[in-house]
Amino acid sequence: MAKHEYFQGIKRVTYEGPRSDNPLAFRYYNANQRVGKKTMKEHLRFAIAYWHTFTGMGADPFGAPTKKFPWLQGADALDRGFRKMDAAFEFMTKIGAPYYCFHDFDLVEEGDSWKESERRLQKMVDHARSWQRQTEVKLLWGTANLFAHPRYMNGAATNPDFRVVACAGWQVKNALDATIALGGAGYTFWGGREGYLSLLNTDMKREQEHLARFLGMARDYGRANGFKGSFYIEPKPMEPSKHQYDFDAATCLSFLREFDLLDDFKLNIEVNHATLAQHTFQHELQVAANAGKLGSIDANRGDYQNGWDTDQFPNNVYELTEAMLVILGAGGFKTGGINFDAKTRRNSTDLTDIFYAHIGGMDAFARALLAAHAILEDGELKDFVRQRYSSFDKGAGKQFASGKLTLSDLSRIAGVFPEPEQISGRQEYIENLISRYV
Ligand code: XUL
Ligand code: CO
Repeated sequence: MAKHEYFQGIKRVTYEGPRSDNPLAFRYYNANQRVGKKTMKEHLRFAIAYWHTFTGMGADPFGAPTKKFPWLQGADALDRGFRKMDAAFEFMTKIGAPYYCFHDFDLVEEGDSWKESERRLQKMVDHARSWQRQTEVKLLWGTANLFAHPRYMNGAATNPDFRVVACAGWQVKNALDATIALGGAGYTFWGGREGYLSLLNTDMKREQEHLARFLGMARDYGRANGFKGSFYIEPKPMEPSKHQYDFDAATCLSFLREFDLLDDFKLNIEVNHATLAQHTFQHELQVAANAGKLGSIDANRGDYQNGWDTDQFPNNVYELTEAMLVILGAGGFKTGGINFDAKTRRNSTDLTDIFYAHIGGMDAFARALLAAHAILEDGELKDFVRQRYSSFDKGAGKQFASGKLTLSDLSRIAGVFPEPEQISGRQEYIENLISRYV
C-alpha cells in the first residue's frame, strides 16, 4: 500500500449476503462462490475503467468539473499520475476487482513533446508494474485515446492527413508497448473519431481502407512483440462522429471479414453503444457470439429517455440476466471480462460514491450470473428453443438445412401439406420463466 490512504475509513469490501444492510458490503457478489465449473470471480472477471473512475472529474458540456479528487490536486503532471495510480490500486484492492483497463493518457497527461509523453508513460508503466506485483490486480486491456486531442478532430487512422495517421501510429505503438509490458490480456480499439461528419468532404472508401491497413499494422506489431492476447473492436454507432465506421457488431464483423482481420480481432460489446444503435445489448452479444467473436464487454447502462451515451452503472438484473444467458451460452469469457465503462453522476461527489456505484454493478451482475446459470441448469428455456426448430431435425426439414433441397423441392413439399397450423412463440410464458429466477 502507498503511504497515503485516499479512501479513508473504507476497508476491503466483503460479501455479507442478501440480508446485509451494510451499503459497503456485497450482498450477492461472493468472489470465491462456485457457480457451475467456475467461481464468480472467474466468470465475471470485473475490471475498473481508469478513465471514468480516477480521471473523469464530472465536467459536462454545460459545466466545469465537480469532483475534487485528491489525487489530481498536485502541480506536476507526473506527480498527479503517480498519485492517481496509488489511489487506483487502493480502490481496486479494496473493492476486490481483479482487473483494470486504461487509455494511454488516462495514466498521465500527454506532455508537450513526443519525447516527454513517452518518458511520462514509461514512468507510469514502471509504477503500474510494481503495483501489479504487490497486489493481485491485472490488466484486462489497454487502449490509446485517439479522440481527445484536437489533432484527431478529423479522425485518427481515418484522418485525411497522413501526418495525423502517423501520430495515431505513434500512440498505438506506445500503448501496445505499455499493454505488453503489463501483461495485458487484451488491447481495444474504440474508433472514437473513426467516422465522419459530412459525406461532402469525405472519401469513405479510402478512409475505411486506411483503418483496415492501420489495424493490420497494429496487429503485426503486437504479434511480433510478444502480444498473445486478443485485439478487440468496440462498436458504437455515433458520438463523437455523426457516422462511425464501427456502427454495431454486424458492421464490425463485416469490416473485419472484408479486410481479412477476423483471425486476430474479437468484439468488445458495450451496453450503451448497443442501445444507441437501436439494438438491445443481448442482441449485440448474440451477433458477436454467433461469429465466435464475443471477446469482452463494457458494462454500463443508458437512459431510456435520451439518445446519448450516459454511461450509468448497470442495475437492471432482468436485462443483465438475459445478457448473461448469451455470455454463458457462448462459453463465458476467455481473455475478456466485464469492464465497468461507467461513471458516477456529476453530482455524486463523495469518494464513497465510487464504492456504492461499483458494489451495485458487481452485485447486479452476480445476481444475473446466478439467475442465468440456474435457468440454463433447469433446461426448460433451451428445450423450448430447440423444440421450436425441431422440424429441421428430421425428414425434409433436415434435408433443407443441409442444403439438399432446391426451391422447386420446397414448392413441391408445400403442396403436399395443408396450410400449416399456428404455433405460438409463447414470449410471455418464457419471460415469466426468466422472472422466476431473477
Ligand atoms: C466511449 C467508450 C470508450 C472506450 C475505450 O464511448 O466506450 O471509453 O471503451 O476507448
Ligand atoms: Co467503452
